Amino acid sequence: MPRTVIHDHDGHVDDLLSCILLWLSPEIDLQAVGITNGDCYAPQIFEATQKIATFLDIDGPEIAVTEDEVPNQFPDNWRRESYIINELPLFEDNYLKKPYQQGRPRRIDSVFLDCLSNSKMPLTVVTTGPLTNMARLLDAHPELKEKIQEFIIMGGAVSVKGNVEEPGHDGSAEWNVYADPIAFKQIVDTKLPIKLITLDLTNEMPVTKDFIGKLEAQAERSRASALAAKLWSLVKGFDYYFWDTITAAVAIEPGLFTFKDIKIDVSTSGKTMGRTSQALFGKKVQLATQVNKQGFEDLLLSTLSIR
Ligand SMILES: [Ca+2]
Repeated sequence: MPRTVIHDHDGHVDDLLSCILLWLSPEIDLQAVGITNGDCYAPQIFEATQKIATFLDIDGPEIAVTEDEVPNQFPDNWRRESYIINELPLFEDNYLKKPYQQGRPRRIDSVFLDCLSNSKMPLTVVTTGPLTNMARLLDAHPELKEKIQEFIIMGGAVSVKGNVEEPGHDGSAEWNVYADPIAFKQIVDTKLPIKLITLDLTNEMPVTKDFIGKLEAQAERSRASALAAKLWSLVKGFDYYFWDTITAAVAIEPGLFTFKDIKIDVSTSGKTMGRTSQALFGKKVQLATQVNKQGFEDLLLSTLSIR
């Protein structure tokens, strides 16, 4: 039976790719998608997601949007990628078809609340952005914890340096945690099972030319592959890694990964704000330490070839 999932993401190229993977995978029943105003402008990515669904002729999850700003906002020049994604020429013939979802999207907390409270089976929550929405939801409705089987979270940097380069910060934090460190701490403090995918693992997984070549080779007969190749081409020239796509793969095929139980602590203030470190009295998480690289690339290529 497929695993029931809700996906909360923050709208960058990698988030959309991970969302597409979860949406297409036969192993996953994707119930809802939340678009957070993190590494994007959420209304733009809502429109883009509608276009993606039409382009790939897929349906299922309700798409929700929360436009509240996260405590530490992502750099504007990263977020502006949203406009380019939303205007991709690939979507031009979409206007002939009716939009995936009518009207204004509902807020993420309302949609996730409905999904979790109506579900008979506990769900998996995949997050590839800040934890703001989930922390607020569980704070307001602690009874929903029973409805969560586990979290699969892209966030943190334990034994490697972070990717935050902000004035007054020492660079030790990873952006998803730094964006809302208190929310991350609240989720870790719930003691719900957490599989954590940090920069320690993703640093070893650059998006290679070789992989893009294989993707382009199957693009002629696969719209999802053509779209994925287009999305990755937008970030050519940057050091781009499989971050969120790896996180989606943990939900789809956990057997590709090796995990180790560690205790972590998160800094919520000062120049180390958002730093995640191993600590004797921290909270237990399952840290993803290794991935079967070939298996992971094969999974991406085969999942994208579905459409
Ligand atoms: Ca993200």
